[in-house]
Amino acid sequence: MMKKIIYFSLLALIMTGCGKKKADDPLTANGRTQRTENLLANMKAQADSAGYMFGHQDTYFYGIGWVGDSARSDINSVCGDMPAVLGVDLGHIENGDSVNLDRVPFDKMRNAIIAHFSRGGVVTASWHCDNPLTGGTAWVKPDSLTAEEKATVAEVLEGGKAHDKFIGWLDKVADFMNSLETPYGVKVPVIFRPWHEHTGSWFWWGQNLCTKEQYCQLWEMTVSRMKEKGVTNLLWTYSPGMESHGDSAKYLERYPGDGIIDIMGLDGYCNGEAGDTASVAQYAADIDRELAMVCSVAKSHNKVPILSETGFYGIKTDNWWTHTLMPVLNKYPIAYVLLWRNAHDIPDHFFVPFPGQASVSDFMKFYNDKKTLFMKDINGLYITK
Ligand code: BMA
Repeated sequence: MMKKIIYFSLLALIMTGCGKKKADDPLTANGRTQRTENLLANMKAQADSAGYMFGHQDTYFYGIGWVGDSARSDINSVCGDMPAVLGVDLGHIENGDSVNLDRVPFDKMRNAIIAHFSRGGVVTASWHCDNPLTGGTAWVKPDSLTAEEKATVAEVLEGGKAHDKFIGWLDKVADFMNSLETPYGVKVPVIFRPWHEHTGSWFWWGQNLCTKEQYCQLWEMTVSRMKEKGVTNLLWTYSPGMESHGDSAKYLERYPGDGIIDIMGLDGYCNGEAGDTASVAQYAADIDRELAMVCSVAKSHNKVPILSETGFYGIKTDNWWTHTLMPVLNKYPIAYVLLWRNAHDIPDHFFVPFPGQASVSDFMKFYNDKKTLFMKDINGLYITK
């Protein structure tokens, strides 16, 4: 694993010197823990290096044919290693539920986050937050938006009907973030990615459901409430969908600002049935064009570029990893790529291989490539206690 370790030795230097007491988790001048700032600095170095970390949503919680086992992950079953980045989703934490929208218990999620960090891994969280005005889910139907749906962002802002309720929801997120602490009193840095894919109109915070100003105010309110609640361990990610078509002005149209955002992402998926080579080629071209733009924008704003969500629904091309994804990712200085979840209860809703899946041998080539960084490649180098 020497192949991937070189730049991490520098990162290890940054991360060392941590003791067992809370006092050793100091805050920086901007109110975040030193480790949170270190993670950001490390990811900047990561983005500039030749490699990129591999992430998987919900990897510890379930996979194809199993749910709730301890110490299991489809990635681990395939390659004997863990993703470097663990993705989780906070959807339904706002309701005070004990399980998230995909039925992952929040206690279990908390433990997995702390354990993943303690092993040296990186954690990112999305939030498919229910609609505080209509009582519906995060999703809306873009073609039949109701007046209430279109008013939701306006109504959660100060003075709006759903404002107080929504502040209570933010506080539940803050409580969860604050609870992510190791037994040594170290807060786990989390790359938080709320209000994502807002360039489409399928979530209540989407393009056709609020103005640019309202969207930015939603961000400002979210960030300042976390600060008010004493949250010190978040890095903030902006992650539009694929609607910018390579146009940086479009990508940045609703950008909340350099003072709020740390990381610039992109969410985009590969679609198509088996044998549909045109759709796969289109995905590669689209991701290529978008990443070129995102990386250039991130560079000029001194932010970290990532591919915040991707995957091929059901991985219908056996060599997709080395023939489609890897050639594009190898061109760009991203810090990580996050593959979406392997649902145990939705047919074909998987995005990484599992034992017996047709792309396993190709995935192993991807895994063994020197540019892809899994847990063993970064293990022990993020010092956590
Ligand atoms: C979507 C799907 C849903 C899931 C949601 C949040 O992309 O995977 O099944 O509920 O993400 O994880």
